Amino acid sequence: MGAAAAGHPGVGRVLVVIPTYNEADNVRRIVARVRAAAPAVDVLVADDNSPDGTGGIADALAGVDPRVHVLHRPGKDGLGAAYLAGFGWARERGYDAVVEMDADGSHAPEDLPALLHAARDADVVIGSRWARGARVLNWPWRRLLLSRVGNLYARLALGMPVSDATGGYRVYRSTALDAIDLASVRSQGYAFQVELSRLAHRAGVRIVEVPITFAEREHGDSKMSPLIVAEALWRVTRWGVRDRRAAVRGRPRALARWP
Ligand SMILES: Nc1nc2c(ncn2[C@@H]2O[C@H](COP(=O)(O)OP(=O)(O)OP(=O)(O)O)[C@@H](O)[C@H]2O)c(=O)[nH]1
Ligand SMILES: [Mg+2]
Repeated sequence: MGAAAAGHPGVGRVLVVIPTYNEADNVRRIVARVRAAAPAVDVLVADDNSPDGTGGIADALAGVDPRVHVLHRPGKDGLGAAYLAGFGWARERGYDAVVEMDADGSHAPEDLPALLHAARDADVVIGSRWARGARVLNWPWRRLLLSRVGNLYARLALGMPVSDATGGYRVYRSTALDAIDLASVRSQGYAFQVELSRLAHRAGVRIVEVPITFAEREHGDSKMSPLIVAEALWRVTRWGVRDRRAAVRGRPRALARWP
């Protein structure tokens, strides 16, 4: 089994999945920070054949560190698909927990020990920008407003007691992944995080939030687009309508598969 078998106390073997698309300026730094902040975890870079050579840089990192791995995917297929592939990779190899983390430094690896500590008593841990004690650094007011309003809408539409349903810094223990029908997930962008929050909430698994310090990316370009926001708005609205109709009829329906 080797050194990787030791894992994180109370949680087990942990894989940090970092999806990348054109993150050549960030990938070295983020992997080094993860390895320093949480030496007992493994890392999987899930790269969508980035034209800027991110995948090759990740290969070089994996070549000198047995805890670093790379999943090469043929082309840009969205954040959600990259994460689902990473989750599958982890489950095939018997990991006890997976962590979602952006490559751009917005999610501080130094917060990871606190998230993993919380995972001892939870199935899902959400690193929240909006929990008491959290900080958001250098975000323009438009992004702050979008995140606040988006989260308020998701919370009201879906009735979830989660302050940061769109946040992408999370721990999923295998108990949570077993309880969620991952094959039904269709979302790509922010909607992916909301969809997994919703499915976890509906499955009744234990979700806890931990305040994080979130920082604006310093290098590389954002992949955020009006399309990604529109997808989240559309899907959250459809889920909310379905949930309400089901509640009115008084009989729970099978989980939504939209579209
Ligand atoms: N594999 C893969 N990774 C992606 C894709 N789209 C985004 N990512 C990665 O997902 C993470 C989050 O994307 P970001 O562009 O930072 O999105 P964001 O955080 O909303 O936007 P900014 O922080 O403003 O850049 C980053 O690590 C991206 O490289 C994709 O289609 N495939
Ligand atoms: Mg980002």
